[in-house]
Amino acid sequence: MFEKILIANRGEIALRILRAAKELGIATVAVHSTADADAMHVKLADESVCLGPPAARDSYLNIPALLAACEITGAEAVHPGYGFLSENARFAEILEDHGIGFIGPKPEHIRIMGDKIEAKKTAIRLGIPCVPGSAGAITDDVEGLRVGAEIGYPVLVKAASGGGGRGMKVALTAEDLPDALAMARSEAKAAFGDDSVYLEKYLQKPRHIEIQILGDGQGRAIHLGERDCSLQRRHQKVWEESPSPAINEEQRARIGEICAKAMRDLNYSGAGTVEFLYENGEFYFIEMNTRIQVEHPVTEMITGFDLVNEQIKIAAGSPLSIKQEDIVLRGHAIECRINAEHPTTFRPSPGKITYYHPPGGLGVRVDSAVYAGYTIPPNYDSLVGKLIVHGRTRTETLMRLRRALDELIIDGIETTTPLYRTLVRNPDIQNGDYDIHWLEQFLAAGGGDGIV
Ligand code: MV4
Repeated sequence: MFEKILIANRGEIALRILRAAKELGIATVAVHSTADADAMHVKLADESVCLGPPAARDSYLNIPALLAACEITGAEAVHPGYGFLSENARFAEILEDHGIGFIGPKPEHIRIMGDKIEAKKTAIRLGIPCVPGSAGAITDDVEGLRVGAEIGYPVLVKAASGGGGRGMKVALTAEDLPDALAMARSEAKAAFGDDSVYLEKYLQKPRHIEIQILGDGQGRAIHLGERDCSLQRRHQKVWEESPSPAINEEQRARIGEICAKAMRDLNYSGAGTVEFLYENGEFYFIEMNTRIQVEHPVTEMITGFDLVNEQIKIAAGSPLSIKQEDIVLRGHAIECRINAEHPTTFRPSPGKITYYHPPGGLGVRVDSAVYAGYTIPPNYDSLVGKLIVHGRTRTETLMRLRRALDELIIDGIETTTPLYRTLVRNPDIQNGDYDIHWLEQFLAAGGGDGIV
């Protein structure tokens, strides 16, 4: 096992990793920007290194500074958390070249999944069901029109390097396709420096359901059930839950085993998430994330396994000790992402937290790095914490979530807490009756004003 690891991240996930490391008896090195000198992850780590100025490219994305921090402190491995360098195959490779472990998958697998066209080709080869679409990149309008006629309209043009919904355009008919291709291309070129695009059948009212997997790179892989992340705003997840209110045990076992087998065939190492759209009883692969995700606690609450602990052990070379039959889903869990944003306009609201009271009690977990007196800097994303609630049934979980949200106090800044107080009382949410468009439609109709 490692004796010391470096955590190349900040905020709640840096604390989350620190906690897992401490429980494994591993010493921790925090890194931070000058804007984060007072951050909780710096206070709780055994050692800390300042990487540079606030801008992420000068600090949390600064590979030479991170290598120097490993060298100075003697850290044997780096946990990248999510965001920042977590899905940078080159970073994983550079660490390897310097004899430093990367707590994540092999560079080869990060690279494949980072290219959505390669990811989809790989998924098809591994027997994962995919959205009908082009076999590869679409290089001209004629080819696009041929594929469009084959799969039927509406179709969706997607960027190969896509993410966050950028470079995505719907074409309702063949007449719309040339413009959609051109717009997706130019958006993708501007956002990612890569204008390759591909085509898929556009699914109109799907849910977003993702499967958590763990592989050890030694031929073993398991799945830990699904998370329903359909409630999103501008491609940012807002509310995640497991089990999904939409699928049954049989469907879960089937799609879960397809993913686990695929990961065994890939010889995948580490934690990963296979993302699907789900519509009319069918799963359609869209992408795979090769990192620990923000919403991983939902899975931890219903399985009882510590995913970050497993990531670290796998990176240290341990064979996966959890067997598929050890994964027993117990009860229900829901996560609300609490952002430092205005609850209806979603304008960022950094600043000083003057008073903080997190909720507690049975089945309530708060993953956050904030404290009373802490000033949230304006330089990074607006996640201030996650409220995760577990109960024996979905109904009990909703009641517990309502109670926990009513206890939560964060003064001095605006947060999205009032939105959740509204959502938890909404009949559609209570019935589990929502798809990927529900939240934006609800907000557009003037819902979510926080008045309950
Ligand atoms: C789709 C889709 C409908 N049909 N693919 C959005 C971001 C990217 N990760 C995948 N996305 C979508 N892909 C097909 N063939 C609709 C979306 C989509 C979406 C997906 C998940 C959660 C929220 C979403 C919001 C809008 C569009």
